[in-house]
Amino acid sequence: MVTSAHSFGDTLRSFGGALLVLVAAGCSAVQAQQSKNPISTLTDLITGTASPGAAPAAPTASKEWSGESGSSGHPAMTADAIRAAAQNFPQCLENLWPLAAKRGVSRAVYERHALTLTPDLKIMDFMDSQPEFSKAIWEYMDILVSDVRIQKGREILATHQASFDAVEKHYGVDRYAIAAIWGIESNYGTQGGDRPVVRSTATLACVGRRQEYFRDEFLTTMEILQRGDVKPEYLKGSWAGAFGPTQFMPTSFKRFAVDFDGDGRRDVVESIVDIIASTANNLKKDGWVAGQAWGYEVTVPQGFNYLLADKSKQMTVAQWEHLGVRRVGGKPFLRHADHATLMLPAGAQGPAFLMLGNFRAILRYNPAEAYALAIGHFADRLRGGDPFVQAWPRHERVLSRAERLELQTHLARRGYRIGEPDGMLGAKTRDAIRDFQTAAGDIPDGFASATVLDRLRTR
Ligand SMILES: [Ca+2]
Repeated sequence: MVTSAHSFGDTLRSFGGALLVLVAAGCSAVQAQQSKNPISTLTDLITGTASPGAAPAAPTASKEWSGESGSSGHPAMTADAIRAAAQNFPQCLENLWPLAAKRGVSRAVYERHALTLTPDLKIMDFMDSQPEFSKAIWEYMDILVSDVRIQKGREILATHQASFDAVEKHYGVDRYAIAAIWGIESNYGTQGGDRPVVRSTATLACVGRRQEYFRDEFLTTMEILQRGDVKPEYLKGSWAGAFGPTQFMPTSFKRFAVDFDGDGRRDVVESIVDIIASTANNLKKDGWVAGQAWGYEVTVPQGFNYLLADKSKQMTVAQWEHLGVRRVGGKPFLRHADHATLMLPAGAQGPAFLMLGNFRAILRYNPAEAYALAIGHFADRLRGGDPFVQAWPRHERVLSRAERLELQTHLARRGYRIGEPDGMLGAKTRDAIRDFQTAAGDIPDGFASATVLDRLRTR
């Protein structure tokens, strides 16, 4: 599994060939163990928990826990288990004190910031939420790469040009990619979430099914408070603890944040140049190579073997060109020896892309292919690039969760190996769809469309 800084979802990452499924609960379940940022506020935005353009501090949903058992079925997520853990919350935090002390946290800081907390049980609802409807990748791209967001990004690039100049010179990371992350993760810091990070991570460290993972996030938050890098009142973020305009999880902050303005604090909330430099440092450590593209929009020829559109099928740009893959608009490929994979995020009816090394660096920042595509494309647009040439198959209807389960059940009944039907369209489901399409004489793009479901129902 990919280790990432700012991931919001294995389910999103594995959309390849399927309509986009972005399930916050699924993300944290699968991803939280190894990723640095399992859930950013962006997840809530895409899943509909927050609406684009909404003010960050205006939650419309109830702030109280539903009191219901989580849908994951995990024993730590039953209503009784959550209540019992909440009862034990003060004791749990007292038990964590020695670990905090080992990290240099003073008793006074721990008493002030940790021992005064109550658990935020609403987070348990978010952790296990399974939205019935998801967005298609084109809806996701429409929201994230909008004209308004591009205009705002250009303003920010102009306003902070000196900071971007200095950071780009120092780290060799494309300023447009950083601005894209800034704009997409939090809509330029306006939708970063308003939950105190220490309360969220303490809750997750003591209640629910990911306590071990979040213990490190909580203890790292205490270290940040001890050192005073970010003022406590600014240490607010998503329900999982991602904070600041580029949504650092506490542990990714610890690893990547830098004090670029030299005031002694690594402040990824208030200091613009620290935000820009910390994000650049993160991308650089994740393998960003200066001066290279993330990828290209391409066309594939008639009769193309769509089984090659898979992230396991890496070839050089020259080899792809030999197979008839071309850049749109008649532009030449640069750097023919670079390794690339072919991606068709909406199947054979939608646009195709060749993905290069910097795309993989963005994936390490957040292991969701749709996210990485949005960042790469948004960066190009900020630079003055054009919209995609090929159209999305907007006539395709997004399958509901019930329909995704039905599709998987049909596939399983026909003997295709998809694992346990879970409503999430991962690599196994995509491969099973490809096999079914091959057997049916259709183009094997693995795309979970309503058409495929109809065929499975009737054949
Ligand atoms: Ca600083």
